[in-house]
Amino acid sequence: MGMRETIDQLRETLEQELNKTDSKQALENLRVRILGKKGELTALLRGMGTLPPEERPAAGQLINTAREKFTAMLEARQDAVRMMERAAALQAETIDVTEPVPPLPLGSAHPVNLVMNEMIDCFTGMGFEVVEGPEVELDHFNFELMNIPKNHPARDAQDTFYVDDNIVLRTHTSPIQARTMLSRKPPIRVVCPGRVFRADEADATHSPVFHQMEGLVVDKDVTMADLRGTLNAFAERIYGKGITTRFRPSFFPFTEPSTEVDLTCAACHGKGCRVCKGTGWIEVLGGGMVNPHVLEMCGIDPTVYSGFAFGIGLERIAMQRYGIPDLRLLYEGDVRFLGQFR
Ligand code: 2NL
Repeated sequence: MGMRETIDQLRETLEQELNKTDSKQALENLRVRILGKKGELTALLRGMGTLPPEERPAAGQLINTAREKFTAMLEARQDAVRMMERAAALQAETIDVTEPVPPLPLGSAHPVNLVMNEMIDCFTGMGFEVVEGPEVELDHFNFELMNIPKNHPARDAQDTFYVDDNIVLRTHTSPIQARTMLSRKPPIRVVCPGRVFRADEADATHSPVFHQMEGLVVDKDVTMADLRGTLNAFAERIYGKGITTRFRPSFFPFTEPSTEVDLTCAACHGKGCRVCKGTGWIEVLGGGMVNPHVLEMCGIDPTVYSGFAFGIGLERIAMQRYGIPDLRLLYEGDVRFLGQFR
């Protein structure tokens, strides 16, 4: 058989084999079998030595042309196989987006947020708006406008986190109310919930980060009786029927007069028990009439307007409400603990 016939036959074999080959690996095996170092076409090249010298150039050219042609055939098939494999993979990997999935486990609200949300509901129901503000505050808003003068012990670096001489982590949410008074006219009815910071060592009842909600009402003819009525409504709403308030005189630089506010002990309904140490009352918050000097510094004429304000620590309410014995449990992020409050 002549060179041309051998090559024609080889091409026919290749053509037939190619049509049967449908994987990359099988294609590679076929390439090696024909064009590899020990391949069938390569063998022809090797066998050229047996040809008469005058036939060698023509034979060499035939073989080289065949090599180019075979390579092109292999590559064409390679492309086809790649397309087929891709189509098959797409088919196999089709996702049924309509298939139902098992329900995802739900998280739960943090007890402090549960209490905060409940209180927000209560006060917005009475016509208050919720206002927030920056946690990093100017000394001016956190202390100066609250009538807490330079050299006041509350300003001590022992108690307050200073960012620099003029900037602190807010020690209460009062600066939100100061900003509110400065930026709008009475009537003002706002509650300001948020994170506050004090340089305290963490223990069962102290934390350097905790939460507060303050309330502020400024209008004409606002009195202490309005504060009492508002807090009585709050007490019944949050703790239940029959829970009321008791006001005891106190002092804050930002209110005058100031009051400490006790609530009827919800455990014994005022009869006296271990929880209230026999008094029938639980100390829960502080408040008072906004100091006229504070109103004035915040751009409100104290001869025309008066206001009441109060401040409530949210952790304490959450601990009482859910019987949590140690403040640190609220911040450790243990989901076995936190998942109980739904
Ligand atoms: C407490 C006492 C209080 C205020 C907060 C306040 C805010 C403005 C003006 C006047 Cl802008 N007062 N806030 C007043 C009295 C008490 O908090 O024991 N909180 C845990």
